Amino acid sequence: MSAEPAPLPPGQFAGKAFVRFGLGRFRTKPVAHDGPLRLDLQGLVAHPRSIGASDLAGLDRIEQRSDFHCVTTWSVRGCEWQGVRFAAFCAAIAQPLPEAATVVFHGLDGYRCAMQLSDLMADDVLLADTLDGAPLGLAHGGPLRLVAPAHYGYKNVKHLTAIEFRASRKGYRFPPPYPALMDHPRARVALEERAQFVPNWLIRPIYRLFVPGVIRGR
Ligand SMILES: Nc1nc2c(c(=O)[nH]1)N[C@H]1C(S)=C(S)[C@@H](COP(=O)(O)O)O[C@H]1N2
Ligand SMILES: [Mo]
Repeated sequence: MSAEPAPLPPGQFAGKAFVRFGLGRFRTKPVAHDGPLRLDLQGLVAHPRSIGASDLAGLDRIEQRSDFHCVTTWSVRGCEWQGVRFAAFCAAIAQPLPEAATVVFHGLDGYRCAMQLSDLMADDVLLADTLDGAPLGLAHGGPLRLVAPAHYGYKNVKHLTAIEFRASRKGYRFPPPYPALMDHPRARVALEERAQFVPNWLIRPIYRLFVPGVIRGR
């Protein structure tokens, strides 16, 4: 008899497919994702600069199996990611200054999202370049994406092009035209921090309208 999978976090259902997903205007945006990696380190870091894949090559490679939870209520279990730990990347490469507390991840498609630096120090937070044994392609965030399984999908920025360290969220804006209330500062899945100011009983059914049929299984 096979063991039952662990229950999903509150308000989530098991999606029938793992497809390219994104916020409105970013969902279908074509991006040049398969060129060599160029990642700009910006803001409160010891040496702001642009790095490439060879700079990451010296870090330990991690293989991780984790579930993925989109704020619109679908989840995917058992994604197999490979990449480097964000904490190791900070210590060896980014070297944020002591006053850095917020990190803004920027994607090639113009999407961006901020996280709290302390949340990014968790062991399961990766900069990933491989999913289920294959290099990340257009669907899942090539050439490099953030994987932070304890936080909703919208914090897991794809197609990374810059990582910016800031003292706080002051001066940061979730990409227009989307309202800041959609971007909870921490967005922890276990605590159902989906959005700011809006109760989950209201936001769950609204977000469910945006789940594609292929994920619903219809
Ligand atoms: N660059 C970028 N990253 C992004 C998004 C996006 O639109 N652009 N969408 C976010 C959302 S809402 C989710 S649920 C996941 C979807 O990841 P997937 O495309 O691998 O399914 O990516 C997140 N990261
Ligand atoms: Mo999402």
